[in-house]
Amino acid sequence: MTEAAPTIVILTGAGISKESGLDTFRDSDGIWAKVRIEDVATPEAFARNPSRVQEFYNARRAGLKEPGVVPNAAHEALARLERDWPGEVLLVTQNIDDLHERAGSRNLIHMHGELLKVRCEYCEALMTWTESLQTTTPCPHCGRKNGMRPQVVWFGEMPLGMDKIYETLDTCRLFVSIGTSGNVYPAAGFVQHVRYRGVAHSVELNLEPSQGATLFAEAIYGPATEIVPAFVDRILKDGIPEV
Ligand code: BV8
Repeated sequence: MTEAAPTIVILTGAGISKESGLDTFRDSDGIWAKVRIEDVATPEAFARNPSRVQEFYNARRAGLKEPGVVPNAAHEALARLERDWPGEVLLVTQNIDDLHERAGSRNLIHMHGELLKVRCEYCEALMTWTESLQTTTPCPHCGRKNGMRPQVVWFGEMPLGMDKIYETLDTCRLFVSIGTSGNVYPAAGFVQHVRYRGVAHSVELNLEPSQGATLFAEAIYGPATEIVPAFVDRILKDGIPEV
């Protein structure tokens, strides 16, 4: 029986969407240089001033619909990898934009949620939402007001899909981290999780070394639209390096 083709896990962060015109968080021109995490990305902030938080996400949701905001060559290369690699390719993104889907990626987990989805805190209904959201907007399912929130994981909230993510990290032979500063846990800890097992090759593809740079077996630095397509070509041609 031929051995199944090895599994690949890819983690992406805001850096992969930068060249599509979306801001990162911790770059000098990033989101956290303009607003404070404590004011817009925690459950406490939402309880304290819900309309402030809704405005923050309404602006980013509208930004996603700008005509120039489209998947770039890095998003497209990852969709090609999923299509052409004989084994499973799981794409775990910290991003809440929909650029991976629009590039064609399917086996995808948005561990920090999705900007184009909202949830009713009363009836837990989850729905696609492309327009502005006000907290007073009645839930289309249960009709109650003051319960509609972005389907986004704030600081202190449990990221999504963690069981499937750790299950796949435990069986993968290649872990690639792309466009993330490695500041936010548990995502920043995935490379350590993979290294403990000692059977997977780990690669960082970033504009500059991340917080966890020294934990990776291999690192390639440069803009994602250049280094990601080249890396995908190499893996499809030469396979995964032996650990
Ligand atoms: C949880 C909301 C527990 C969505 C986000 C102390 C120590 C360790 C951990 C903690 C601690 N105190 C608190 C914690 C936990 C906390 C955390 O890690 N805090 C950090 C700041 C210390 N984590 C949490 O709270 C998480 N939840 O732990 O829950 C729990 C357990 C049980 C039960 C209940 C709860 C929740 C984390 C999710 C928070 N939500 N965002 C949104 O608004 O978008 S996180 C936020 O940062 C973003 O969503 C983003 O996903 C994330 C990471 O940012 P990056 O994607 O890395 O972006 P960044 O700007 O930082 O970096 C961009 C990189 O790209 C740079 O390296 C740059 O060089 C590169 N780049 C730029 N241009 C390019 C490029 N690369 C390539 N090409 C280019 N062109």
